[in-house]
Amino acid sequence: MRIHSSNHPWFLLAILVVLLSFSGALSSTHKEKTTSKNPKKEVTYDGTSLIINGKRELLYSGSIHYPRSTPDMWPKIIKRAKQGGLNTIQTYVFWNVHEPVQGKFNFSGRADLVKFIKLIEKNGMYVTLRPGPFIQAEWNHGGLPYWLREVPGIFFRTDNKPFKEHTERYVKVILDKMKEEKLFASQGGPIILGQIENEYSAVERAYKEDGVNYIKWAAKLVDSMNLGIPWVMCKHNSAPDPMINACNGRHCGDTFPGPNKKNKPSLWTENWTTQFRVFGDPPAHRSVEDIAYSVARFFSKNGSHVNYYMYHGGTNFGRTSAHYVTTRYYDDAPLDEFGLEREPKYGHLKLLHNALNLCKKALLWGHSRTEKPGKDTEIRYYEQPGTKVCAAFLANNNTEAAETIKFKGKEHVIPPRSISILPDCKTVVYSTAEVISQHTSRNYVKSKKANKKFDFKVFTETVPGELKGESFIPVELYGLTEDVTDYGWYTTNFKIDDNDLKKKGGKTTLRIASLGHALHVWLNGEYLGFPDSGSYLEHRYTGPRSVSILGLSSGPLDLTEKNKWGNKVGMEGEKLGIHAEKGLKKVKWQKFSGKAPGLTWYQTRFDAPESKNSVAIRMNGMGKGLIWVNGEGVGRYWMSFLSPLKNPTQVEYHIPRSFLKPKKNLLVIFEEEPNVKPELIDFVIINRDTVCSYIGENYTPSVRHWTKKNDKVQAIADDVFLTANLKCSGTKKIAAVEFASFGNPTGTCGNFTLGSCNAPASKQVIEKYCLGKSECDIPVNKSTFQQDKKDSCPKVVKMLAVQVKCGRTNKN
Ligand SMILES: *[C@@H]1O[C@H](CO)[C@@H](O)[C@H](O)[C@H]1NC(C)=O
Ligand SMILES: *[C@@H]1O[C@H](CO)[C@@H](O)[C@H](O)[C@H]1NC(C)=O
Ligand SMILES: *[C@@H]1O[C@H](CO)[C@@H](O)[C@H](O)[C@H]1NC(C)=O
Ligand SMILES: *[C@@H]1O[C@H](CO)[C@@H](O)[C@H](O)[C@H]1NC(C)=O
Ligand SMILES: *[C@@H]1O[C@H](CO)[C@@H](O)[C@H](O)[C@H]1NC(C)=O
Ligand SMILES: CC(=O)N[C@H]1CO[C@H](CO)[C@@H](O)[C@@H]1O
Repeated sequence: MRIHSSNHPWFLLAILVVLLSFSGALSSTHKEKTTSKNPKKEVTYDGTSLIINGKRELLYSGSIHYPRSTPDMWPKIIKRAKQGGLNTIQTYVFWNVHEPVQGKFNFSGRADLVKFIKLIEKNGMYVTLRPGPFIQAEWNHGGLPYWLREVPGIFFRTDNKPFKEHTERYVKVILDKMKEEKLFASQGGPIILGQIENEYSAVERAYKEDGVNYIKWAAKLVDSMNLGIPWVMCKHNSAPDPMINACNGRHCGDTFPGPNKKNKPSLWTENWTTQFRVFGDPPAHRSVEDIAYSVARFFSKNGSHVNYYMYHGGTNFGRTSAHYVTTRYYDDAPLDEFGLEREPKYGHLKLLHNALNLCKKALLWGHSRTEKPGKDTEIRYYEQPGTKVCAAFLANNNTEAAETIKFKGKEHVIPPRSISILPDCKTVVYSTAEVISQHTSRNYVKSKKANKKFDFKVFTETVPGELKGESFIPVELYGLTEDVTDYGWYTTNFKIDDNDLKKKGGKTTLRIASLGHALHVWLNGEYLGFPDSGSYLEHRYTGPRSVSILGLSSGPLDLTEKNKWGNKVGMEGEKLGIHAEKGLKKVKWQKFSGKAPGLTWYQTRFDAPESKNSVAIRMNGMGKGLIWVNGEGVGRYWMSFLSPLKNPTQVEYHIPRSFLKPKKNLLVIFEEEPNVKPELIDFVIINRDTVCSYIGENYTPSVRHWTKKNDKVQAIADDVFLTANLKCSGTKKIAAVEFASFGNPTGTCGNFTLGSCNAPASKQVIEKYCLGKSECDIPVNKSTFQQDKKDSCPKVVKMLAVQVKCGRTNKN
């Protein structure tokens, strides 16, 4: 910062204006009566598993959070989860979504928890309910409503009367509602398991004895409601009885010390399918081979329940994301942000569930044994004495080389860092390292209908002058904004002697240590800029912590405590509601001239993109701010915060179809930065029509070839051989073969390249098997691809790489 000497001979009176931005959820009650005709199910447990209606069960569960997608998306997402082999859906309950204003509950729209649970029930699946009160979940304020902070004498998540009173009231509203709708298994409903509190061991120590008492109280609260379901506490190994302690993490098969009592089963409540992203992050990816390895390992070690966190991440609409968390949530999950199958993650886990199901009897009723044939190898198997029931897991922990394991008289080659599953202790039906499921790559297709030349109108906020204030320190931001806006203004004035600016070679700088996300500073009305704030936002305190001017002759001038600070909450546009049709006309909009200062609102109209596919808006040319479509909050965007790869972390922002009408949709953007280029924005339609296969000739044929009859693994067809399966979604057909090579091709779906070895007939063979079909199975072996029987590279172990394009072949 540079301070120019002003007309005043002796001092400079400056007005410093700071705008801080931050992140936060809105909401009525509506009832729906149903009569459940399902039989009542008793849920108990023992040291092996949960027992539903007297039967032990293996549970494959996935987290799907109802406020992170729209009700019209729910049926498809849940159906796909079921087809992926899941039998359980887990969700948190979001206190601040349901009770944004104390005592005023909302269960409508994306907050319609009952509808969500009934849809799961309709699909014949179970539900694990996690009502909090604290959920974290990268959600605004960890799910706790803002107003809770203002309750006198409150301390969160500890033995504190006001907190316990409000928690009890909220938890009872939620659980009573579930009971009224007959949603608990004991009433014939789908809810088989509950979780109270969340990862408490992370904070328990901070609260000492009060923490222990609080957790005992929380356990008693749900236990005393006699809802007929077991309760877990995750990441809390000292969970009091009868709470089941459960594991969260990436590798629970190796990190979980196990249940804290012999009569409790081994449950994995959060298996992270990836890592959530924050703005500034490069893309992340957790390979499906790694997830499959961890899950197989967990089940091989007495595990009976896994939950994928997330199975569908979805979107943090509006202002619901926590600090820095991207608007897109866990897009790398088996179902992507738009609810489409992310392959091969989805398919490879589906086959894993098939393989585990073939082992079910042995896992749930057998005795486990372990052998360690080598340094890096391990055999874990389950047998039921006196029967043929036997299932084995052969593990190779060597990340570099394959290992051979001899088991029950047969030799098996186990690929590097992998587990092979043998549901009869003889036949390998699945290897965690051999992905034979198809791959897909996501395409963003520019919409023809929506991208006309946009006619932007703008409205620019006025930067306030000095605001009146009584506080001698800058006030805390979250408390200032009360979570109704991201923005808070801070102003102060200060005096600097002319001499002060005469320091030799000095450069005057303004230093602000802030716990906000980003700040914009004006000095005497002049915009000083917008630095990225690297500081991490902590839950308890947000906003400027210290403000000082450095580089003055008389030493640093600290403005933090001696100055009077004035404040203002939010933007004028927000107060007037100009993001929606109702408030739009409350300000005077100008035609956009091609250039605008920061803190400007932009609005235009667009027609809904063609087709029924998901839609996103690409925010190219923009900086940081908020997006609304027809008054609905699409979310926060941040294009100017680049990842180490010099790209924005998120470019495309999901606009659910239910937000759109056919014509003249209202797009409103609030942009913080100056000189952005809204003309570069466009609308895209999403598909996964690029479908691939990448399979080695020596991989294990699909578990789909096998079934279990009288405890024997049997082939479904006469001949079991390895195939590559390609399938288009919906009614589309394979329209083109874009790449095919049987040899040593490399790359990934969307970008394969030929290697030094290639069977010339590859493309022709694939075309014969696939063209014009909605699905095809290609045998992956030499006789299929080397029709001339010539192998020009016999030493190479062959890989088949195929890429096809799905589309509509006839135009109707
Ligand atoms: C209820 O919550 C949903 C989801 O947050 C929101 O879209 C809706 O506007 C709220 N309804 C009311 C009446 O506030
Ligand atoms: C699995 O359960 C059996 C029987 O309860 C026990 O002997 C064994 O130690 C358990 N294995 C692991 C890895 O916890
Ligand atoms: C593999 O190695 C890790 C780390 O050394 C260890 O924790 C784990 O138990 C090993 N797994 C097997 C199957 O040997
Ligand atoms: C190779 O593929 C053919 C079909 O093209 C199949 O009949 C045969 O069984 C396969 N051979 C092997 C060894 O898998
Ligand atoms: C495609 O792969 C090549 C080499 O394998 C790599 O250099 C290139 O960046 C990739 N292109 C894309 C678009 O991923
Ligand atoms: C300790 C830890 O990393 N906990 C994380 C577990 O995963 C959930 C969901 O991603 C996060 O909310 C926790 O922070």
